Amino acid sequence: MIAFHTWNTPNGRKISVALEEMGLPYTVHPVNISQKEQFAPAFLAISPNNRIPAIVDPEGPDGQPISVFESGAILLYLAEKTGRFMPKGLRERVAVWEWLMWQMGGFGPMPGQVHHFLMQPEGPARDYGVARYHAETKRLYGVLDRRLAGRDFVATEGEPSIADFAILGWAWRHERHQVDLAEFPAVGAWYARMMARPATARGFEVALS
Ligand SMILES: N[C@@H](CCC(=O)N[C@@H](CS)C(=O)NCC(=O)O)C(=O)O
Repeated sequence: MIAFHTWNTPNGRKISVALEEMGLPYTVHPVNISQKEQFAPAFLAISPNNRIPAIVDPEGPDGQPISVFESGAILLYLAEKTGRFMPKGLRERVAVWEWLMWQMGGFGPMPGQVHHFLMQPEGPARDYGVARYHAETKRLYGVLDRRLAGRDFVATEGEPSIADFAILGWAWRHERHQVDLAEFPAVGAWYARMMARPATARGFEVALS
């Protein structure tokens, strides 16, 4: 059974959604990042960047255990392992890679900065940070909205891909980074479509902390 080391955050939720959608059995091992548990030597041994999520799969390549850190790498590993939520053709796979990397490089780090600056004491530094990263976050929602116009899923047709799971983890926190999905109707429709999937819903319901 896969050991899933995580906390109740967007990057953690990407993986709980993927595990549920893929029907893989797993155990949750909470890492309380507000209590600095991510710096424990046992966790650093599987996640040297001291960040959740990480997994340990006792049945990795050649039947040997493997650990994986970085949520994008975990999603790619799980897709490779199961043959699910990743198309077969190279052209189709490229679209999934593009949108997964788009999420990892922007649609996560930018709203994450909004969350950070909103927690700072009031003053010019907070105002500057919130304004800068909120504008960039809204730009990214605009990019996603244009991509999703007339499409059911961000990179695939017929069923979602791991790119949808990655992006959904952060869209789940749209209220926290002060984005109104009514301003982005294609994102709003996709969000509702994804959340209506029973396995995705379980991925957001499972206790991670
Ligand atoms: N690029 C990493 C980012 C992971 C990340 O930022 N995790 C946060 C929680 S969402 C964390 O563990 N923070 C703990 C810390 O900063 O020490 C990934 O996608 O896995």
